[in-house]
Amino acid sequence: MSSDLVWSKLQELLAEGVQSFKDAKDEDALTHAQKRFLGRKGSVQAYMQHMKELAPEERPKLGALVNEVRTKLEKTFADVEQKIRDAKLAADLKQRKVDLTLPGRTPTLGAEHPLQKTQRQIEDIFLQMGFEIAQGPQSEWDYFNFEALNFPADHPARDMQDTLMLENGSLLRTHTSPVQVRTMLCYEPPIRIIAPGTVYRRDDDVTHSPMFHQIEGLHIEKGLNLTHLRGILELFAQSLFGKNTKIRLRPSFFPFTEPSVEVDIACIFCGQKGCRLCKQTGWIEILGAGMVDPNVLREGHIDPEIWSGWAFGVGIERVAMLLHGISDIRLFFESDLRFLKQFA
Ligand code: FA5
Repeated sequence: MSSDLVWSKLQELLAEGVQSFKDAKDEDALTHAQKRFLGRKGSVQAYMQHMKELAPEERPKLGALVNEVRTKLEKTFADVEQKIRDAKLAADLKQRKVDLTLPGRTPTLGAEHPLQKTQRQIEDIFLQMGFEIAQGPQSEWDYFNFEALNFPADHPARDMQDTLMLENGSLLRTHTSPVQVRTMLCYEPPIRIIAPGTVYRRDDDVTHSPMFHQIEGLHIEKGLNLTHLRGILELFAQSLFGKNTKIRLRPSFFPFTEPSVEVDIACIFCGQKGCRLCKQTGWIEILGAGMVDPNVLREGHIDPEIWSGWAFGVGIERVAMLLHGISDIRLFFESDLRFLKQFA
């Protein structure tokens, strides 16, 4: 076969291929035509077999001709393929009937939990006064939770803070006070820290939850006394509940402070006239506090002859309930969006 003849036959093949591609109505038909003309066993490749029938000097010419035809067919194939895809997309969009006048969907943004918000508010007040944030583990050793805090093994005060014991002999901490001795062992005085965190007790009613949150405060310095504690706590109460808020200190007992006090704020609901929330007393208890017992300072390797300290522990749920007039503590943990969205 001469190269002229091959060329004219290739022209016919090209015309036939182009027509087949153009006739294809969908992707299946197009793929079928592609295999027929451009596949490994397709018509164009078959022409290469004529190579051996040609004189050696004609062979490169045939190769070039076949490549030219292949390139043209490939171009037609790509054009038709694009056209079919465009048509398919247009048909799809048409039958979807997108209504561009519908209002957009606003993505829902998360918000801080009211307890997290209250914790941050309290932290901010103390950070401004130069306190730093310290932390301790929730699974705690009996030593830090009780013993180092002056609760001997069979002291009755332990009964007020019953909790879950873990298999390795530790327990779920009942208050944030263990962070006091942990901090004393890590840092030299003077020390000024607050320690927020989750704590656990065997409690369950509308104002007591088995899992709740506290913030511990600890200040160790030379020459501190109860008036320093009172001053800081008054500033704290006024920053949180309003600048005219009055506080009072009542004698109390904690094994790890001496003297110990309960701190009340003047009822913010009735202005001290007496109401259900303050049980007609005009005062609402917000936290426990006191001067750090010398035994506790010794456990923290701090000399009580040189240093003195005060500490307090406040319930975050209690503060949030007062701030927002919430009467049932369980609302914080039920994940009811109708409740949570009010704080967003
Ligand atoms: C303590 O836990 C002491 N560690 C506080 C302290 C620290 C005193 C440093 C002195 C020096 P108390 O058991 O009173 O004290 O708890 C402190 C606060 O935690 C309470 O005023 C209350 O607001 C909150 N609280 C106690 N039990 C629960 C509970 N089950 N659910 C929610 N809040 C609670």
